[in-house]
Amino acid sequence: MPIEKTLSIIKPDATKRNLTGLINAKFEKSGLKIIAQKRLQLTRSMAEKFYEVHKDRPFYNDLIDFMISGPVVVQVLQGENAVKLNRIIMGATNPEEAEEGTIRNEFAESIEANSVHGSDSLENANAEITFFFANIELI
Ligand code: IDP
Ligand code: MG
Repeated sequence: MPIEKTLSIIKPDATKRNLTGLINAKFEKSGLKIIAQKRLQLTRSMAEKFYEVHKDRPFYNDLIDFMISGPVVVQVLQGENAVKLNRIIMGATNPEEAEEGTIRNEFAESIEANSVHGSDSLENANAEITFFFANIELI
């Protein structure tokens, strides 16, 4: 299987509850390596740009408010099939539909405050990684 990189974001609901370490442990236990990581306060314009694909969805404005409501941890995860594997570790968008043992099943507060973001394709992963990181930051 190919070694891939994917972008992950630990969202404000999770950083507020001090869950960064517990979430990172799930990635590492599943064989994903955290090869870059930083804690940021997103500005409104950064969040709007990052979630631009959702700008016509009814939840867009609330999502932006939520994503800037506290710090996030942006990170690059690397491993075999990292894009798909991370989506499995995260669980479904709606925590009520997320499988047992997934991050969203264990930690999410709601369909919006669902603790983590993960890229949904290799193409988007590359674009999202470039949005937050320079190549020399990926170790
Ligand atoms: P994903 O994060 O599982 O890829 P997307 O459909 O890409 O889900 O949605 C991006 C984010 O927008 C979700 O993670 C969640 O925070 C928020 N979101 C998605 N659907 C809803 C909704 O129906 N109500 C409120 N927020 C939503
Ligand atoms: Mg998505």
